[in-house]
Amino acid sequence: MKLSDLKHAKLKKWVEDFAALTQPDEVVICDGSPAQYDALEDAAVKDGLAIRLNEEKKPHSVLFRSDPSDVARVEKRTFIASKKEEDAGPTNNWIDPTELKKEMTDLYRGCMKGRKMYVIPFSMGPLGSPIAKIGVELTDSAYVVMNMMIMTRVGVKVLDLLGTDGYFVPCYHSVGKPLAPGESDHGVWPCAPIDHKFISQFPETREIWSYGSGYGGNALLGKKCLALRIATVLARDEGWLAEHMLILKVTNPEGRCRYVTGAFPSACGKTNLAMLKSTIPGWSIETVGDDIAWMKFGPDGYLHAINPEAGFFGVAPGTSMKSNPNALIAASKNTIFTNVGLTKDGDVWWEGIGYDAPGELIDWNGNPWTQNKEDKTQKPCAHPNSRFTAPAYQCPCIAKEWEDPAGVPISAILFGGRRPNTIPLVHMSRDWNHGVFLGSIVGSEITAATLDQKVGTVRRDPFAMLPFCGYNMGDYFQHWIDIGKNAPDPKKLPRIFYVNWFRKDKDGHFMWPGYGDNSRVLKWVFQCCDGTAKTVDTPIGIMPALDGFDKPSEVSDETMKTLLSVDVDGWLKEVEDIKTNHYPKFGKHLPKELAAFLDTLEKSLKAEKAGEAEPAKKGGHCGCHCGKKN
Ligand code: GTP
Ligand code: SPV
Ligand code: MN
Repeated sequence: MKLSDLKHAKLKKWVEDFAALTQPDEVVICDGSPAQYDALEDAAVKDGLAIRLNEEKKPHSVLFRSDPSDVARVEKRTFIASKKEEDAGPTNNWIDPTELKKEMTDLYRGCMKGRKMYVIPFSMGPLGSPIAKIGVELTDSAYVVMNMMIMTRVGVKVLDLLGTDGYFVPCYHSVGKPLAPGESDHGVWPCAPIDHKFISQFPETREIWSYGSGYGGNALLGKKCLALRIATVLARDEGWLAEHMLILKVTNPEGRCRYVTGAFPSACGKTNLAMLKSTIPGWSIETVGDDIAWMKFGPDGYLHAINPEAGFFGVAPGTSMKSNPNALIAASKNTIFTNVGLTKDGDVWWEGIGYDAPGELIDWNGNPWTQNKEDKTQKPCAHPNSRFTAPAYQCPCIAKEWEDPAGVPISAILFGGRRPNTIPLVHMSRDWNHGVFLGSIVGSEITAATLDQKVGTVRRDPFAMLPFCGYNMGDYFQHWIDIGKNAPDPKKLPRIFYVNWFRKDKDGHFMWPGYGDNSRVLKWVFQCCDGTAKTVDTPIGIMPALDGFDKPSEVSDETMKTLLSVDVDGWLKEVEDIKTNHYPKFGKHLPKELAAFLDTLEKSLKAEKAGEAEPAKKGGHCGCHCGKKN
């Protein structure tokens, strides 16, 4: 397919203009065919950028190694370029859009010399779904094209849907490394230095301009840039929700199912929860999505979610046959691995894969590496943010309705993060607005999924959306409140929960086994939605009664009690931190309802501490929003 074959005049002109600016040797239209994917793979192998893996161990799969400076999203170089700084809000980096476009246009000038420019027409969401959105990414990275072909729906089908004048979100991308005549990459991952990297969103004109990075969310522009930052703006204007959430289906022993979404910050367990293998007999989990959910009210009055993606860009380290067999099976063929270790026989290896490294490996930097378990300071073989890109349909537990254009009706929404203390295993909000309050106060330890932040320190990450909200976060809180207010039937709104799998004991060990055992929390969530859960009222919300919670046998009664009790002093510190360091940032954009919840929480914690509170009431709340007591 050639540029002249494009029937959409505006699209064709837009491509031509960017090609005139960036000056590639050639323009290639991505038709989405397997033959085109294979040709890209062959070229990447020939250029030394990719290594073909052993065909028996990992059929049709490759390994890429990125530049050590280009291994994750860069939040400091991510910009929301709204006309007014106030519209980007206190949690985003802002640059005036006119200035930013000028600076980036200068960077784009001639940046594709010696390279091909690929035109990727893609759909976020099942083709033709009323919830789906179309984008077109222009990029000079074959790696990006291959990943987009797995992560989104790409090609002629999308162009057909666009017709001659359909709307698309325009997305520019360049690795920012032009080649001199005759020069090739010679196996070196192309990218630009850090202060030339820009991941820019223009919310008013709904444009994405990315420059200088080839990695993940910086470069696969359908994912965080379109499906979250730009989509949050569309969702605000159109009355729906674009969220950093997994979507799962949970089925109880009677065969009844419910759908649950969950927002946890990057590398905090979405993929693992979405694919978990239940440890409770009779209960099963299936996957609808592992990273992003778009939710809209359906004609039935329920909030329906679709997964706008078509693949998983999953964290490799820690993924094993024990922790997440479904992810390993999904990534067993037709997969792109990035920055993992390579074994002598052409297979992949990473920390936490479930078995020792077989002999001498090549690490993610391309250097020889032999495991030394005695050496606690040994550098890892796989980068902590190394990833697999695998097609969703290959996941053994993918739900049959995962591509249903109507989406799945959501019963419950979970919020969570990595919190070594204070936050209990699970509690439920009293109502929708209280749930919005819980989302707004989420905090989490920073992980390796972002490059320029201090790993391990706790920061507020409201709704797990800190790096992904395309407008003022205070207005985003208000949008969540408005969604509740405008619900066609408030009784059909999802229940909202706050979970924490990452509580640690005094020796620094996780107190909760997590992974498959998180099904026990999902069971309680399911029962809360049914109104059959055993609950207790506490100052922070509704919690499981100890005798009504399905405890794993290896967890002691003592530990379970700690995991399911309110740490009053810890929570008072939490309140103080929110009051001093978090909420004031939003100024007049902070919804008054949220400030009121914080006051109420502080009062009830203080009353509890003073021993004035009524003793916790067993079964004080049926767990749903109907007001019925059980
Ligand atoms: P992104 O793709 O960055 O958005 O990450 P994610 O939220 O999908 O996180 P993922 O499921 O890939 O998990 C990230 C890391 O957390 C992995 O190393 C997991 O092994 C670990 N992890 C996930 N679930 C649990 C859990 O229940 N308990 C513990 N202790 N670790 C977990
Ligand atoms: C995340 O960081 O939340 C990811 C990986 O899902 S990336 O696509 O790089 O954003
Ligand atoms: Mn993510």
